Amino acid sequence: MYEQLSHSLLNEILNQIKPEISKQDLRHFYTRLGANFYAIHDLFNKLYGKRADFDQQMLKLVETMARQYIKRSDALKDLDIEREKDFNWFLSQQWVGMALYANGFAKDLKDMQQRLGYFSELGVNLIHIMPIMRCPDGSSDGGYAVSDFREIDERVGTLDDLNALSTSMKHRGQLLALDVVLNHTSDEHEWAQKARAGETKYQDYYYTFPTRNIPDMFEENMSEIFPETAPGNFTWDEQMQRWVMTVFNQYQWDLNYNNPAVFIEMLDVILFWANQGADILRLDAVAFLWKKIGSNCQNEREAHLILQLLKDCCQVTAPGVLFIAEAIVAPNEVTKYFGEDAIIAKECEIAYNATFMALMWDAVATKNANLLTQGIKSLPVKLERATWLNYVRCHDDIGLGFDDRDIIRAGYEPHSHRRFLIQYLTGKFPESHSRGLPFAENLKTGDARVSGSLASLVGLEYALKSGDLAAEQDAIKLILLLHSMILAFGGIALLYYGDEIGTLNDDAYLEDPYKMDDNRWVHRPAINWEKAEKRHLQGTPEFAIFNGLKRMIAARKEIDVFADFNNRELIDVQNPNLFVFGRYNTQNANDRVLVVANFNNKPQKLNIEDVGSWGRYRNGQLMDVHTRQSPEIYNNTLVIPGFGFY
Ligand code: OTU
Repeated sequence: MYEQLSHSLLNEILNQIKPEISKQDLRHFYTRLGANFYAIHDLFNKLYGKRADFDQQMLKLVETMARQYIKRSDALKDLDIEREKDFNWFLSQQWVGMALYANGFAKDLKDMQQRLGYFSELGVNLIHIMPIMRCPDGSSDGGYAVSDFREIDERVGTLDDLNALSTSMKHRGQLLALDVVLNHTSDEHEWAQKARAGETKYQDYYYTFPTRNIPDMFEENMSEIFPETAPGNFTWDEQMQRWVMTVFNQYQWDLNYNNPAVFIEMLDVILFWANQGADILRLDAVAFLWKKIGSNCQNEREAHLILQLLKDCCQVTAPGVLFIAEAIVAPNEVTKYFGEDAIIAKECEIAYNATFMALMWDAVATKNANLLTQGIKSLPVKLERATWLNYVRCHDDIGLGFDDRDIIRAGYEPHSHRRFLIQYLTGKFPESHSRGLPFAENLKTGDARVSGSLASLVGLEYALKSGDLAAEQDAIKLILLLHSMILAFGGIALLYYGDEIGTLNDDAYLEDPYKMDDNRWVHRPAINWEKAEKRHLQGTPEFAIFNGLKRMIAARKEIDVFADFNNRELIDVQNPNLFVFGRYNTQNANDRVLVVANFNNKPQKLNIEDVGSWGRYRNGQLMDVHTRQSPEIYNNTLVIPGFGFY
């Protein structure tokens, strides 16, 4: 019934669509719209059905999809069709990514084009460029405060530069991932400016209120993201004479998705960047998209409906484009961003695996895999046609976002354990060589997170400054161990630029008045290309790390079981220092790889019996797929060197 209704509605809308749109060749568009219209209409109705202007807004939505389809290049349309046929293409183990700032890794987008060979050398074939849209000259939260969604910031280049870059990348078989900041705009954005000037139409693009009453009601259940620099979730705007919701920094105004105009504008932005040749779009802060009084304004059901609707609409116009959910939320909430009730992913195909990341840092600090094993055991199984983005470090701080119940199951007391972790990672714990910085300490709740580069966090900074050679070796081993985990776990591995050459914390941000208050800049370096040259110089940490990674990446690409088809089995073993799992071929049970990681600095043993049939090997020989050598076996136990892995 409803389906029929929605089809006659579709015909009605298509009849109304402006003549210049309906003149075009839209055959594929119509097919896809037909297939998705029921879902799109249903979702749009759930979100905005009560509004008097619903039909007009629905028409605008379809027009937006059609206009962007017309603008989509033939080459991209061909790619869409190719990917529709090979719809599991991104689950392959072939994809290894790196996240970077265009003006940190290189000088700008143009200069990046000269350096694409570096990625090929390492084996990286997916490049996530951090926000490049126009943003304020002063503080801009690293580009996450956007003042124009359709222009590139002059400091990194132009749309033409991006175009040239993405063309070169396509020739090299490299994927391009770009950021779209959906949750907020900069207060310098045209909409914010118009809201300030008193235009009610644009005040309705944000959450603005004349008095403290509603903000106070919201505040009762909301937490603070940047408690030190941006306490509270509302900011008084003098010119507008209204409070505006600013969950992140005071200059980042939260967009109001209760307003369908906002949804349509942001869909148009997504499709615009899809048409610039982005293969993947990273959707920032998606957990925050819907605000409701009485809730903590994260992970609301409507936030999921918005993402489903964005996905369905993108499926009509640019079906080859994937979404990454950046939802740094509780483990049982994260998997919902793949799409909840659907058999195939209906929200974002990819999600940051922040749980795994945080758990690995727990293993580094405790030098055992107790909580890591427990936390992964509790990680819900994700949908098919959905995959993790596994990472060790990124441009943000490390939040200890694991579940208290898992901490207890691992034998610790949550509060004191978290405090220990912060102390360890910031080098305040007696034996720690870690050189992280405390970030976003909240005196009210006692929470804290940690900034710092990978190399500084694992002790390389300490080792180099003190000339401690053993510590230097340990730090290098840890860097390789952590990367072996993100390469083997299942999902796209995302390296963070600079980590491949052991880049240390960089204090330069302290000289910049717009960055000095935000110590995440300590790990957002400008690459020192002389240092990078040392990757060719045997005996240097740069050589050991870069070439170690290169070899691991190559090994991953050769072995099919590292593709992500929910084909991982966690293996409980007696030795708590070890994190052990198996990867298998869902079609052929003999085709499998056992992964063993030792988070302790001392050699550890693994009883072969412990791993059951995973310990049985053909030809009487176990072989380490990474080094191509037989591992050490003694009295039916496998010996794993300190911070080693097979
Ligand atoms: C994202 O991060 C970005 O990655 C940050 O660099 C930005 O500052 C922020 O959004 C605002 O645009 O929203 O869902 O604990 O992890 O900063 C997660 C909260 C986010 C952080 C938050 C994060």
